[in-house]
Amino acid sequence: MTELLVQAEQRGRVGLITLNRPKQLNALNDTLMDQLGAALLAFDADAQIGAIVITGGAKAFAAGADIEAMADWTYTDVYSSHFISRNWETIRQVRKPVLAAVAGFAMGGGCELALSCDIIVAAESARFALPEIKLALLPGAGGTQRLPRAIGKAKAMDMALSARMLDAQEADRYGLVSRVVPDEQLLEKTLALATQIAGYSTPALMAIKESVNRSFESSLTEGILFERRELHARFASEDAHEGMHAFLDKRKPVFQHR
Ligand code: DAK
Repeated sequence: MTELLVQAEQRGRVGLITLNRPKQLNALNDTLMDQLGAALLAFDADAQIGAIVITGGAKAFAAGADIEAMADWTYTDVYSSHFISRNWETIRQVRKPVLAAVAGFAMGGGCELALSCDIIVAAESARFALPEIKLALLPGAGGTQRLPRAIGKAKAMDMALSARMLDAQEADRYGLVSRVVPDEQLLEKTLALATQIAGYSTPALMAIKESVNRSFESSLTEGILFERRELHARFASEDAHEGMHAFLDKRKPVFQHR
């Protein structure tokens, strides 16, 4: 029987995914990444879910790709099996907001997984690093691309070339994380944030996420054109009319996510 390395549960309109391979500090092997991808896609397809939280344990969010599994792989093994692309990139298909709640180590692939989320909430204990250089590898799950976009070339080069580890406060200062909270409040605060987000209109959230992500892929003119069309499209939605009329009526909006 396949080991369950990911727990998925519903908390109101939030899908909570917990990486659960604590003895290996949530090292990301194929089974775990397959299960994570399946849980993400299931929540994304579920109309009762408006936002998703990924979390790990108290000591580690995830200590990276599974070094034991990778140690003897050859080029042909990873190329033929489409290593990374085949299951690490599932998160890119997710259209609803994904929040990472990070305590402890987020290293290598673990840091890259957090970077693939839309919002990172860090506990005081969170530590971020790309230590692949120590193994004579390189960050191969988007780290060399997403980290400089998040914190700029100077800090990204420092982290990737020297394996420098950032603590939560540094990560906050450099713009790698959105918020820092006490460890004991990490899940509660992240779930509260996710619940707030999930209460908004899901199609509007998806349009915002797509528009912000588009800013990394296009020129300013193209990005603004995309944003403008997304705004125009909002006027075809029931929720936008409900939101504006609720404001005028001085009442809480009731969104139908349509
Ligand atoms: N993989 C496998 N096992 C790991 C692991 C990992 N990444 N990290 C920790 N573990 C295991 C340890 O081996 C140990 O197992 P036992 O000895 O108990 O059996 C257990 O978890 C506890 O770890 P430690 O005893 O080391 O715990 P410490 O508190 O002393 O240290 C640590 C915690 C996080 C500082 C340390 O465990 C550590 O440095 N871990 C490795 C971190 C790391 O180097 N991460 C980057 C992995 S490489 C690619 C694309 C992407 C990637 C690669 C290729 N291609 C497209 C080809 C990505 C690569 C990576 O992410």
